[in-house]
Parts: sequence; C-alpha cells; structure tokens
Amino acid sequence: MENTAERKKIVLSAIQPTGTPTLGNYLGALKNWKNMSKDYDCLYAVADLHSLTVRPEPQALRRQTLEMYAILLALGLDPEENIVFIQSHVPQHAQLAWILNCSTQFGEAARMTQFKDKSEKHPENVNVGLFTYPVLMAADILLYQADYVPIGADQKQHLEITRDIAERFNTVYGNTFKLPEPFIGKVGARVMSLQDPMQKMSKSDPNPKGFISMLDEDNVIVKKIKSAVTDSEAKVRYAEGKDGINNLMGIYSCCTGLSYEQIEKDFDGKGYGDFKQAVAEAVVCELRPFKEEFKRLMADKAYLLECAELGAEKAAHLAQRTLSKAMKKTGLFML
Ligand code: ATP
Ligand code: LTN
Repeated sequence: MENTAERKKIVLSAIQPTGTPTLGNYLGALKNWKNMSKDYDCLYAVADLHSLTVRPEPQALRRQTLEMYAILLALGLDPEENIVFIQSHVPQHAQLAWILNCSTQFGEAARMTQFKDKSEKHPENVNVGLFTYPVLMAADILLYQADYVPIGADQKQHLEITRDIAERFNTVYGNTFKLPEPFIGKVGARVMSLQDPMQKMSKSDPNPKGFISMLDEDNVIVKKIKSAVTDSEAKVRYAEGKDGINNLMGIYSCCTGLSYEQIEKDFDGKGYGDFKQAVAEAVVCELRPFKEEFKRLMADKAYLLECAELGAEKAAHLAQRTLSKAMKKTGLFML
C-alpha cells in the first residue's frame, strides 16, 4: 500500500541582524513565520553571514545577533517544535553556497535589483559578498529542501533566482534540490513608510518617524501613527492615489483581521483622527505581548544560548544530508 502518511511541508526563512525589525518586517514576514509554525516543520535563521555584506561594527553585530535570536523566540516560536538557529553556526550554508556559486551565472546575479540598489546606495563598499548574496540565500533554502519560504514582496526576485539555480543544478547533476515556493501574504507584504508612503518601511530609514520598530514604546507608536502622512479627502477608503491611507488600512487589516470593506464601513463618516487612533491601538495591542516576552528572554542569556546551540545542532544534521548529496553529485572526492 502506498504510504499516504503525509510528511509535513518544510518552511524556511531568515532575517538579517541589522537592527530591530520594523512593523514592516513583522507584518510582511515574521507574523507569517509564527502562523506557519503550527502547520509546518519550520526552520528560522538569523542571517548573520548575510549582514557582513554591509560591514557592521563587530560588537554591534554580536549584540544584534543575540537580540534578533531573542526576537524570534519572543514571537512565540517554540525552540523545541521549530528549529531556530544562527546561520554562521551551521557551516554547511557557506559550503553549499560555494558549490552553488559555480551553478550561478554572472549575468543573472548582476540583474538582482537588491544588488543594484545596495551598490548605488553604498558605492564605497560594493563587495563581492553583496554580489553573491542571493547564492548564499539559495543555499539557506535548498539545504533544507524547503517547500515554502515566507518573505516580504521585496525578496521575490531572490526566490526566483534560487529556483533557477536549483533547476540548473538538478539538470546538470540529477535531481538534488526541491524547488521552493515563496509565501507572500496578501496584506502586509509591503508595508510603506509612514512619512513617505511611496517607499517601503525600512529599518535603515534615517527618519525614525517613517518606521515603527517592534520594540517602540506604546506612546511612541501612537505618536508615529498620528503623524503619518495621509491626504486631504478625509474619507477612509482604499483607492489609487491614497497611498498613506491604503498603507494604514493594510496595517489595520493585518492587526485586526478585518477586510478593507469592513474597515471602510466601520469608519464611514468618521475622520482620519479616529481612524489613526484605532490603527495605533491595534498596533500597540499586537506588539505588546511580544515586547514583554522579549524583555523576559533578554534577561535570560543562558537560556538563549542553550536554544541557539540546540537549533544549530538540529539544523546541521539536516543540512549535512543535502550537502553530502550535492557533493557526491558534483564529483567532489568524499571519504
Ligand atoms: P533594511 O531596511 O536594513 O534594508 P529590511 O527592513 O528590508 O532591511 P530584511 O532583514 O532585509 O529587512 O528583511 C526581513 C524580512 O522582512 C524579509 O522577508 C523582507 O521581505 C521583509 N520586509 C522588509 N521590509 C518590509 C516591508 N516594508 N513590508 C513588508 N515586508 C518587509
Ligand atoms: N535576504 C533576506 C534574508 C534572508 C532570507 C534567507 C530570507 C537570508 N537568507 C533565506 C528567506 C530565506 C532579506 O534580506 N530579507
């Protein structure tokens, strides 16, 4: 009889420890990580190797890596149920990345918009790591034979190149890697800056009023939402040209589960002041349990280190299986 006992699908994602994540990172990616953890076998990583591409100050990187690890656990991810780890603790990522570099064309890496954006923004440090960044990301994903990768819309192109690299490798050497699918939420996939709703909300925005950090105090969240840029129509409705209101509606919908239609109905005849107040309250409520848990975890460093060690061990075990397979297929001489 055919074995119908379905194995759970595998989910992998990662986030760079480049600062406290924003509401954009949360609604676009991290909230889905938590939701998916109930139904899938999930692996979540702090992508510290990726963040070296922007040359962070070493002490800051060390601190931010542990903070980001605590942030992931504070989302409510159970370190026993999910594999939560720090990328550089699993050397197989860098090893597979090298092999995949040799299955990636220079031209396709050069077309990545993130590479073009980052090299324009930081012309003083256009390093080769920045160029091969998507190949390391492909290794992160392919090592675990991931089915789904929850990401924000800006990472879609990196998922496409991951699939292209995997497909090419499979064609040349025989079936080795599963082709992963992106998982991009319908709302929240692109949260925009509160000050310039044409730009994505980003933790590296020099104007802190543009983003809400996941660790902002309640009163700061309220202030930032109240000063969000809107328009002069004074009607809460989702429509072209109303980028500020559309963005707030997206945020509100993500936090409350209400549809745009319902939101429009609820705020019919009310002004932007009332709406902003409601959005602010919803965001404060959404982030409060997370912030409390984060504080608690940061006070227990020994526990964090224990979880990180366990996560690395479990991840390395799975990663080695795929790495060995890829090494064998390419003809690397194995003992
Ligand atoms: P930076 O601002 O430093 O360039 P970032 O805020 O884009 O970084 P990343 O670590 O690159 O953060 O992204 C982590 C995850 O959050 C990714 O899946 C990314 O797609 C998602 N993400 C980032 N910004 C947003 C946003 N404004 N809206 C929705 N998702 C986002
Ligand atoms: N490039 C991603 C972070 C990242 C990632 C990954 C996401 C590194 N490795 C693997 C998904 C899967 C970013 O900047 N957001």
